[in-house]
Amino acid sequence: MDLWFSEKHTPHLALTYQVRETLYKTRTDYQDLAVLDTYQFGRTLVLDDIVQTTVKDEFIYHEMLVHPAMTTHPSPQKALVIGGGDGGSVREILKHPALQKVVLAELDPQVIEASRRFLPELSSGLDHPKLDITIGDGKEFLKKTRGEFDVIFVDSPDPIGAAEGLFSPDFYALVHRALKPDGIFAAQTESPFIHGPFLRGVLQAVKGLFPQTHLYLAHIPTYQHGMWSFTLGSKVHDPREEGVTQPPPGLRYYNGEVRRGAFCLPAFVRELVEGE
Ligand code: AG3
Repeated sequence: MDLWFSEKHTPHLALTYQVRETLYKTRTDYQDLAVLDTYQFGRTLVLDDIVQTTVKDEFIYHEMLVHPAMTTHPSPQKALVIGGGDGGSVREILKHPALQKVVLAELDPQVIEASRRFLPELSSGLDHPKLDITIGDGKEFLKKTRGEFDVIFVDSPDPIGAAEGLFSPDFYALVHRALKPDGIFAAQTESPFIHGPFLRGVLQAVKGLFPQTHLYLAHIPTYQHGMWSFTLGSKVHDPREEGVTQPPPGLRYYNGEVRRGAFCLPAFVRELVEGE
């Protein structure tokens, strides 16, 4: 059958995948959820018609969200992931030997269930003894938390609907408060190419809280349109220096050179970061 799925997130533009099979499709309490088997990217998790992650390129996103912060902190023992119910970020965090505990705060339990069922490559860490899963709004979770975490990761969908609150200045203030005095956070912050003004707002908010605020980039083929940003806020440690701990073995994207390069920004992105 000639079945195609088009993601129409950017106005007047579509990213289209030929689909071998629709493996699962449901309406959860929060969103439309689908797992598609696509020819080019394999199993693909789609929320509200937007591709969240694919088996073929998820390693780029999850390694780059997690390892820059994990190797900047000298001893990241306690980690929190907000969103990320597919388990990809948790899997990467669990590779660090210093880690003692990771908490996953996911709003939609059906994302976790679908990932356990259809995306074992991502969800493999979800039963790990070091992991606690809490279901609910990440912001509400943070309101009850003070000075507890070494590292926090915001692994959210785009800033639309339920996830909009995960990009606001008051949310970053809660993240700051939930971190220990030398804590670090990293968040996915969309495409500098497509979402420039949005990104500028995020950076201003984070800069107001964290003395070390740095944007870094990775190439993610399924996020429109290739160039993707992460924002790292750190209370003390500078992530642009060599990581203080070695990355875990067996990674497929992150390494020391990629790390250094990721913080080197093209001129138009630098302007976004530095402009008023
Ligand atoms: N979180 C980031 C998804 C952003 C996708 N945006 C888009 N395709 N427009 C993914 C969660 C994976 N753990």
